Amino acid sequence: QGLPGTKYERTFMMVKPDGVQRQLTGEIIKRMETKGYVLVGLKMVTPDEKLVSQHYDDLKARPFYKGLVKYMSSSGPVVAMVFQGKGVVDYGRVMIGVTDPLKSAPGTIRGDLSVDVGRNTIHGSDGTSPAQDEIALWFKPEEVADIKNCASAWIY
Ligand code: RTP
Repeated sequence: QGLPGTKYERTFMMVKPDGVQRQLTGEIIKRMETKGYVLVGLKMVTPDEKLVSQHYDDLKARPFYKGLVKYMSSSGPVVAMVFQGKGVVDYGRVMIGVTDPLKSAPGTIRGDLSVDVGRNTIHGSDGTSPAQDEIALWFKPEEVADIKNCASAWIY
């Protein structure tokens, strides 16, 4: 399932609380779908501190970690998503832009939709191994659809 390097590669993405509150979920899903990526997992979750801490475990030593966990666990729901498709982990990050929205190119999600590094609208896994860990953290296996897509092998 979700084998990296195939058209069934999967990544985890999350519309952060600021993106949900600004009603950007549809816009973000539209961009990913229009590119050719398939939405195979979707749910609204109000994460608690434990879930957010697990998700951002690798950032524990960073000065912004405490504020990040507080923000993400006390600002209402996020939209957790799994997208599938060729190159979706790396190209998903290209579509998102860099961490600071003011350094993100126009045309990227953060470049077009955000201004503040702490309210940068969306998260996307930064490698195929983190993608698998994050999908397992946020979704039960049965919550991710087994979509082998299209009748035609050449349609993405
Ligand atoms: P993400 O994990 O959310 O996709 O973001 P990222 O890879 O671009 O950035 P990362 O270094 O993993 O940081 C996670 C989130 O922490 C917030 N942050 N704040 N105040 C700051 O300097 C600062 N630096 C990072 C951002 O919201 C970032 O997305």
